[in-house]
Amino acid sequence: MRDKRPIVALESAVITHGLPRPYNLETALALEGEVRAGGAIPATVAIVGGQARVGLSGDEVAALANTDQTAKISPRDLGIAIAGLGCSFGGTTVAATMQLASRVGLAVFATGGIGGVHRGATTTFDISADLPTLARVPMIVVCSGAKAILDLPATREWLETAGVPVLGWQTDEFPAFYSLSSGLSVDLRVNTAAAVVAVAREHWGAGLPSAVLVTVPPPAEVAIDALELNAVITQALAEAEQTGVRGRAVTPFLLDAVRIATSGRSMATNIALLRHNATVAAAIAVEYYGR
Ligand code: PSU
Ligand code: MN
Repeated sequence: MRDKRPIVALESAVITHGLPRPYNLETALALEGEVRAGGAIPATVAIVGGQARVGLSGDEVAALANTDQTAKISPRDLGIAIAGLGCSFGGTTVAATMQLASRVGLAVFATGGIGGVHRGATTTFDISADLPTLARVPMIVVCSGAKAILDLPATREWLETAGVPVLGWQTDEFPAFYSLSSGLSVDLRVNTAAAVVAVAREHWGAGLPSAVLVTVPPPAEVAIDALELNAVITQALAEAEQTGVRGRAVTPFLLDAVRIATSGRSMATNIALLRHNATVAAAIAVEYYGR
């Protein structure tokens, strides 16, 4: 930061709760590698040894990936964890990662998919803390949209209400994480990192506090057909309801059910899009911080 070099923040709930071992560690290190290959510096964010950390050593990433007792850290858990009253190892969600990374001045962040409005949220009120955080933390967030396990039209509406511009990276459509298409539009198609940076600078220059969301479709060769996925998701949602899964357990439960039902194909898609998003974020960071 002192030398004004480009930095890309990375989340860690995907390491502790999003992917099974050993893929979690492999992927976390691969993401850091993609950011470096793109000419930027990776800063994986997590709770390590009871401290909030922005930027980890390889050993710390490995400790996080292999520790049995880890918490999924959302913004509401940050004070508890840093006070030493919670779990001493935690993977930070998109929301908690944005909070910590922005607090130390980082502006670019890469992840797989943001959380959003869950299906049935009109009765359960299950809306990810990622959404209100996107509404109030100024960062460029690179993702593949929100997962199809969510209510995507409602998530899209929520972002609009919150004043979060949704840009489509070389696409006109809001991607559905595993799938290329959701049937929903983006606010602007962008083809270059320069266009993303121009929008972000003027968004913040106009006094808006919110994030700028850059949505990147999954690489076409690993994308899963939306119709095929829908059957799997319907089944996963029914299982979640029968098992009485609630709160922070819902997203990891659904992701895992989809992974098992697709014989790991969804995981391969997840890893490929994470890597691609890290590359796109590095290009945006290089542009943002100047060469
Ligand atoms: N998307 C993934 N894998 C993940 C997550 C999202 O492909 O592990 C995590 C992110 O950290 C995101 C969180 O912030 O799930 C959302 O959880 P919740 O719905 O409980 O807010
Ligand atoms: Mn939730």
